[in-house]
Amino acid sequence: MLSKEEIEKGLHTQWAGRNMICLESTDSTNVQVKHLAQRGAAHGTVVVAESQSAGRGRLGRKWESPAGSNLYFSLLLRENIVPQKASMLTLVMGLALQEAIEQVCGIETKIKWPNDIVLDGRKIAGILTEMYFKEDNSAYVIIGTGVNVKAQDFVPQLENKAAFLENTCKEPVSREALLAKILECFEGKVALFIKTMDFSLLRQSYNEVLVNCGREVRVLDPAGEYTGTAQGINEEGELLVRRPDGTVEKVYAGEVSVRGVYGYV
Ligand code: BT5
Repeated sequence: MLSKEEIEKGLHTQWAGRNMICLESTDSTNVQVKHLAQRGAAHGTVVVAESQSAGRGRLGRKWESPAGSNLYFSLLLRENIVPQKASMLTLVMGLALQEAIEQVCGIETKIKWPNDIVLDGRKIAGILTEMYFKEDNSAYVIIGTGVNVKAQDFVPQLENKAAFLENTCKEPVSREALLAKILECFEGKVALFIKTMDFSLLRQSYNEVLVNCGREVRVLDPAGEYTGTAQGINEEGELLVRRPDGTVEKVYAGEVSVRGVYGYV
């Protein structure tokens, strides 16, 4: 079982995870944080679970969440929420994950815009950001993150799609230390984000670890699919994609997925 004590021992944050709830199993940690938020839970509340029976991905997709080997957690944000900018928080969490994985496991992962962390072309972590409005029209945001740590009893259909930290790291990964580091990295990065309410201060480091940069991508836009070359993100966190005719599209993270032309990355 994940140990709350261990997580808190390694936690060097001011607010992220200062209210931490560890569950053995749940439907979805995002759903649990939403219930807590409705009852007034504090900014920075985290719910972490050993397993999820209804782990969610984006656009109604599923997140496989077997017990005992991975990280599934959600973080509640109630302060400094600007609804039009909320989707950028996914990118902030992506950067935090990339950095924390490197610091704790010594593994260099990449970000696949907007919400995947990849290792050797396979998905090692995913992020689901959801926003809700209260009756007074103020908003809160829930950032849910799943990180694959150990390939144990995993679903066969993800065999060629999913990556696991321990397959590369070789040594056992402390999920407690990793979660504490992710929250610390997130707190630092979100402070930079809030300073300008855009990616001015984070864009360069983001583009350095963006797997899409310079690659041919297929943009799955509900308004119509197209292909082009990804150029990196701009200060609004949009992915710049140059079409064959030279025009540059700004892809907004909301409802869009991006795939490699020849595969997932
Ligand atoms: C995501 O969606 O990547 C967001 C995943 C967020 C999961 C966390 S866990 C804690 C919190 N509580 C929740 O209920 N959710 C959040 P998306 O980009 O739509 O990717 C989903 C797709 O990834 C699926 O359709 C599968 O193809 C693949 N997939 C599912 N489970 C996976 C896993 N464990 N590892 C790698 N790929 C997976």
